[in-house]
Amino acid sequence: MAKPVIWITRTLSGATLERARRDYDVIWDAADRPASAEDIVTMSAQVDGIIPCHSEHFTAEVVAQLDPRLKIVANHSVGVDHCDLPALKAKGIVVTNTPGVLSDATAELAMMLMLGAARHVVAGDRIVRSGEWDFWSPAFLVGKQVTGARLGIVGMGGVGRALARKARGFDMEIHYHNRHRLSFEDEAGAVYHETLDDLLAISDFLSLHCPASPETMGLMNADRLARLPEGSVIVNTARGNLIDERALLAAIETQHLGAAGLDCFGTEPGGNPAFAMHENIVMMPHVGSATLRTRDAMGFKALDNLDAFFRGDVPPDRL
Ligand code: 8YV
Repeated sequence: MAKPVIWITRTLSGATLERARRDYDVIWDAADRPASAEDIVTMSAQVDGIIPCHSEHFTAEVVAQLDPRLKIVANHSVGVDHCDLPALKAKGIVVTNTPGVLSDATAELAMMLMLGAARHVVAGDRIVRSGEWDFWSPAFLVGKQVTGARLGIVGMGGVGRALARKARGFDMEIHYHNRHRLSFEDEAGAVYHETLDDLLAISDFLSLHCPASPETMGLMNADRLARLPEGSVIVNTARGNLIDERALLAAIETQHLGAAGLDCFGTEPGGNPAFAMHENIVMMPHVGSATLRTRDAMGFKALDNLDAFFRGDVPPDRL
């Protein structure tokens, strides 16, 4: 029997590409550019399944033009805000994602951004690297201590809980806000706040781990940023549009916020050039899940979902 034809839009890990080629007829372009709406529509007539990343946008307009040949979109991501799920569902296209496997890698990056923002990593690195380090004083690059501080986590899914586990190693006091209170076991001593405002009021550090949706767009606006304690640090490894970037900039400029650590931006790729003026904003180019082990696990999970679908089973991560 002929193998199903799948299109892999971006450069996935070597092990993923190898396994995909073993089991499928794979279309993959080493140029590794994000696929345009036109590419997606054209390719949908040539393939049975697609493994896209969050860089490929399945808007309602794109979905309306998809060829009936395309049966499954097996995302290589946990976030699916790039997919219009109701439109795909209405068209009978199965959609899956990759939950769980990227929680530790993303939480590691959140921890790194939190520590880096708290301890002036951008300025420190610049001063040493440039040869400008000609001065030292006990008053030099004094930061904010993470140990013992209160960490507010917004969204206690896989990544939020992984961050809580790591932060406990730094003796942080864990607080969270989530759609539902976790079980006693999952809470593991974390303090639940029924409202976001309550959480903000006590968060020396705040880390965002909720999905991007129309409800969470601009979640951290000027009003909510103002509720954070003076000198607090905000970290975002989830999605850029959770934060109103103008409001964030204003809060940094007035020094209400002590620092920020950002892996996600309203505009990607690209980021926000206005942030570059501030060395207390630590930035990374959306690489939360970018470790080799996690890339393999994400690719394998996307393939597990495809395998189940083409076997006639319900894919484990069907949305
Ligand atoms: C990836 C992500 O960078 O999973 C997500 O939602 O944002 C990231 O892990 C990306 O989508 C990889 O395809």
